[in-house]
Amino acid sequence: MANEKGVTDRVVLVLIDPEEEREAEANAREMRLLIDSAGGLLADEMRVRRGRPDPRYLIGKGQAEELFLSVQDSQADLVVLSEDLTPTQQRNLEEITGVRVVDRTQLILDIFAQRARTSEGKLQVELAQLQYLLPRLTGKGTELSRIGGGSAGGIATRGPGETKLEMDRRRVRRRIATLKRELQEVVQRRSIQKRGRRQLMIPTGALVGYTSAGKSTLLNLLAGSDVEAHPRLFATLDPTTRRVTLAQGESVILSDTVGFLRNLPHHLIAAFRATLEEVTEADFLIHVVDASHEFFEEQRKAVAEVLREIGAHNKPTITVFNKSDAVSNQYELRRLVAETPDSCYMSALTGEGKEHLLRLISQVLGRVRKEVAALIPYSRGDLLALCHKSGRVLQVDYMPNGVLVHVEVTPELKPKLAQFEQKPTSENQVDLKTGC
Ligand SMILES: Nc1nc2c(ncn2[C@@H]2O[C@H](COP(=O)(O)OP(=O)(O)OP(=O)(O)O)[C@@H](O)[C@H]2O)c(=O)[nH]1
Ligand SMILES: [Mg+2]
Repeated sequence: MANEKGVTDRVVLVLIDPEEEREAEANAREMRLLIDSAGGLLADEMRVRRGRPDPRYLIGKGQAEELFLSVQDSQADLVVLSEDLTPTQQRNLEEITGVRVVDRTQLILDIFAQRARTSEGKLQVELAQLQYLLPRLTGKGTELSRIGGGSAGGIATRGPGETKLEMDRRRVRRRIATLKRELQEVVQRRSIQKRGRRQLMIPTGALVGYTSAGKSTLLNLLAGSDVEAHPRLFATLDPTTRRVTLAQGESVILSDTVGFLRNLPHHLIAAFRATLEEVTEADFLIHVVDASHEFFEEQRKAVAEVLREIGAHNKPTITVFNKSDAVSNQYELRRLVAETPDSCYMSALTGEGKEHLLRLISQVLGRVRKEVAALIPYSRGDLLALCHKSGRVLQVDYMPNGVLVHVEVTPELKPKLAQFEQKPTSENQVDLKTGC
């Protein structure tokens, strides 16, 4: 697979194997997929036991020399390591092999740079790339050239642009500050859009799951939409929101989100905080699992870890064991469903199990938050105080005839607000495609 510039990198992959064999195998498969997803061609592979590495190379000195031979033999132009390198290690390995050396985080960032479509996504990727790059800029000419090779193409040369060839640390810092400011503005715009969505008072759910689990395919099935679905990793980078109608005519708003990965680099979690807000702010989650995947249990754990990291692990969660059409052991599939609360199996590809999932969503919705909008007259300050005390106030707008409050109510608060409750009107419908 060639990248956008028509350049295919020939890659030597260096796998630093963890002790545990299954873990090592999952790691190896994931790295191969990542290289493929970045547009690289695997020319050779070297496996290194995680032992006592030489701090200069991450791997041993002898292994670094072996790597040089492998690069020569396979005519590779890129080395990818399965773990992150310090700037010095990266430089030393480049010196010894004579080709570019990229670590796991850089590889993932490169894939993200290829995929980002929205202005927010692009800003986030550039920010993450620059933050990763900053400590790697030592002021020497060779390092500076690393980010500038955009015109030549190739993995991890899709830096933030060609004009930055001569960029020094100070300028990188300045650019980082500008990017942060621009992102802030985008985030503010999004929060206004979210207000719009909130006025609809429709519950929101976020599709989460390991990359390639079938999240986008599932959203397409449920919403009859056309979100890009693809076998490559990280097909979806920017959150996409669609409205889905359930059995009794009730609606939910579902957001498709970026796929998770084992040990998602921390830079990325931080950079995608705004995107992951879709997850942290959702009323409930749909965790899509590729049940046909050999390592789906590991993938489930990886997703659970990321959810914990972003503080979304306690949300009501529906588990969808997807790709049932590709599962050979149907008995095992049913056992999984039986032992997992709020779960179902289905095929987002064939549609099998769709109705069941819709019913499950309705059930879970019955338990999640009850949000109410009430127009409280200015004379009823006591009620407003009660909202703050026993409910969770989401939004307050001061209107000519009272305070319009959106609040998550408790069973005791709801009847007290009943006479002032506002039903959603068609005027505050928002366009879900644009969120405006
Ligand atoms: N056999 C089978 N394939 C499926 C099913 N659901 C999705 N796929 C395929 O799995 C691949 C990944 O699907 P996506 O919907 O792009 O996965 P995703 O979770 O959105 O992936 P990212 O956006 O990369 O995180 C595509 O090739 C889909 O056609 C299913 O139920 N059965
Ligand atoms: Mg997707």
